[in-house]
Amino acid sequence: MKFQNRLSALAAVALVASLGLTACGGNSDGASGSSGGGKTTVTFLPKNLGNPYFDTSDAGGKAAVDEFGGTYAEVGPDTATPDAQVPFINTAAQQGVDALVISADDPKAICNAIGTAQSAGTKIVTFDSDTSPDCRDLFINQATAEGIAKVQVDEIAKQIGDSGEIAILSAAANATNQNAWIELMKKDLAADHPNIKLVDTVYGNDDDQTSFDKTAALLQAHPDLKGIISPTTVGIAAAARYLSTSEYKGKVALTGLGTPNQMREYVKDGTVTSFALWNPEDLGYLAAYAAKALVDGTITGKEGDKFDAGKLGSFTVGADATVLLGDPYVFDKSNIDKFKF
Ligand code: RAM
Repeated sequence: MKFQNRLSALAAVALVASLGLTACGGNSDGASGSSGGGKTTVTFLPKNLGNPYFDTSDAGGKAAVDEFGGTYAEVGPDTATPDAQVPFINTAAQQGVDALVISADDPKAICNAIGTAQSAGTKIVTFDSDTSPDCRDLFINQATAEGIAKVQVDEIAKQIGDSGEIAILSAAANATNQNAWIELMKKDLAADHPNIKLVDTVYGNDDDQTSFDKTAALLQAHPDLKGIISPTTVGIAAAARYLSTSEYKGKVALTGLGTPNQMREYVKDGTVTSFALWNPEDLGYLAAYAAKALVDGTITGKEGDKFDAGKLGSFTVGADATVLLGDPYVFDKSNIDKFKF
């Protein structure tokens, strides 16, 4: 409700305009930028490479860094395992990168490496998936965790008549963002949806094939399953692909968090009714401007600090050194063609 109410007609128009920006593709230089000539060097470190969501968010980061005349790089592991990001953090610190922008694979496993990088003068911005708040300088949150949980529970409830067995197909078991959303979804279900029973939570590790196989196994293990929530763009796309050619198409509901480009065909062929997300490009763009503000000393991460984020306008740091991008947005067949990311 809160989410729907907040979308006033005017805000919805602005949101569509903002979400409708076309991503310009990923960039995987494979090397960190080096500080030189006084340019601000910003390196993006996603959970893993090869995920269209991070291709889009990091392209937004690159657009911002280009705009303010800095040096951009993207590095990252192939798999989203807890400590896979550690060597990349160490290398960036050794190279004297001014700021690292990280979507954390684990809330704690990368904190030691982050501490070493901070001692070497690198500012640490998390975005998308946070670490423990005490080990980074700032977290750029795509939307409130409560809002992200609620929109997914609301959508599945609508799609299954607010009753029956559901399961969650998540990303990696240690992912800070998915785990926070899952906890809140459980609370929402318990409080407002007594007839929906969450029977299983499985992990596809943000790997397409693993997510596809886990979907098949879920349907096998729970013959009465009425719906799946997948709070990961990789998981929901793989689950949709599985459902679309199976006997469950149109019978087992699927919602969660997806990119319009990956989900379009499944919305059009009737596999999926609706799903949610934010604009990953804006998220990366905002994170890059926040990194620049930290490096310049315009902000320190203190509550109330204000900084400018180019075309997105001015942002204020909230509690726990967190900056909020906006609200999640629901995509369905009536609007999906407006979005190109
Ligand atoms: C995947 C990643 C990312 C998450 C989105 C929704 O791309 O797990 O961290 O925010 O899904």
